[in-house]
Amino acid sequence: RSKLRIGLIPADGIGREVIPAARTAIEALGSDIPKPEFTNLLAGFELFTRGGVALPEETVEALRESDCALFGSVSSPSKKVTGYSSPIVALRKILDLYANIRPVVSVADAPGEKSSVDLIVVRENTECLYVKQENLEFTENGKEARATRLITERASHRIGRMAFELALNRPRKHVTIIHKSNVLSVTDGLFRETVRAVPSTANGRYDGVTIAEQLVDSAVYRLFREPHIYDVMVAPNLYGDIISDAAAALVGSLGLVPSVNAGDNFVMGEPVHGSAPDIAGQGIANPIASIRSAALMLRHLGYHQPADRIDKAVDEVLREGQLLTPDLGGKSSTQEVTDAIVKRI
Ligand code: NAD
Ligand code: K
Ligand code: MN
Repeated sequence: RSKLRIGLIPADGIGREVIPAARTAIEALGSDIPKPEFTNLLAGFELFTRGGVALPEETVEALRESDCALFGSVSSPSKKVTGYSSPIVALRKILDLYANIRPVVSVADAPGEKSSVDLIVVRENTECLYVKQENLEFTENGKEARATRLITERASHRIGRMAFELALNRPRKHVTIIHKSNVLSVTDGLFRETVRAVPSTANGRYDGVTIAEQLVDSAVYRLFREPHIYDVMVAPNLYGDIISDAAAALVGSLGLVPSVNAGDNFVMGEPVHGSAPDIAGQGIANPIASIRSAALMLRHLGYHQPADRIDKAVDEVLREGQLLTPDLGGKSSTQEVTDAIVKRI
């Protein structure tokens, strides 16, 4: 590669404040990576309210021409809005980004650190209840709403394989399958059995990886009491979404936790958090989740040393504890924290 084409989709709310921060962190790497070429792309709820389209075709086309992308966050409303559908949920499906990889790692001695955590949530990213096949009926007993929950062997197998692959490169090499098969024996049963069967299809490749499983409710309980028991947690879409926000509380803030949406041919970094309307526009959003998402994206593309440079700079700023955004108890702005990180890169 002579250049790295990066699509930037800040979308809504604090996405517009933290994605530019991630961009400056990438720029600070200089010649350690192929020359980055950024393209700003539109998507989001605000775009929808202005023109009736949340995910323009041009954005999808531009992403297909890019090497990778960074997505901010969308302000999806909690009430149904006719014609609107979340662009990030759509993009994950359109680009077949079937794995949402969310490392939750505490930085020792950093302010806000509640316990020592080093785990990865591997969330299936294309199905489960997020197929969004919902249906409302008016019956003699009142309204009845139904949703389809799709679990396929194909998607469960490939997310399982991703979890085992990630485990191979970690010291503990331990995979915990999260499910609720005691109640949902057909859907979660298929997920559990398929992931469990992954090693038997891999010619001994995963022989060194240990497997455990945990019902999703007690998994959250144990996550709060003894987070160190987890290494790689693999889960269907909805459980993975919830568990990763919960795990973020253990490391001090949602504003710290990055992710990548990964498929076999494309990777899109994205902070785990949403558009945070409660703090949007104030310049105080924590940029670290997005900056680390940029590092994770680069790592996924094989640029490990540049990714390390970003992560080390973030660790330093956290440990020093002088420049922190309010979510971590500090008084600094997005810009000040970004500048401090960029200086250390
Ligand atoms: P949220 O993640 O936006 O915010 C939850 C809490 O965490 C808020 O108090 C917020 O201020 C805080 N927070 C989040 N990120 C932060 C950061 N970087 N720095 C400092 N504080 C931060 O979740 P929510 O409030 O439930 O959702 C708000 C909107 O975001 C909703 O419209 C929702 O649909 C959307 N959302 C989008 C995505 C996505 O784009 N993938 C993900 C989650 C939520
Ligand atoms: K997000
Ligand atoms: Mn979420």
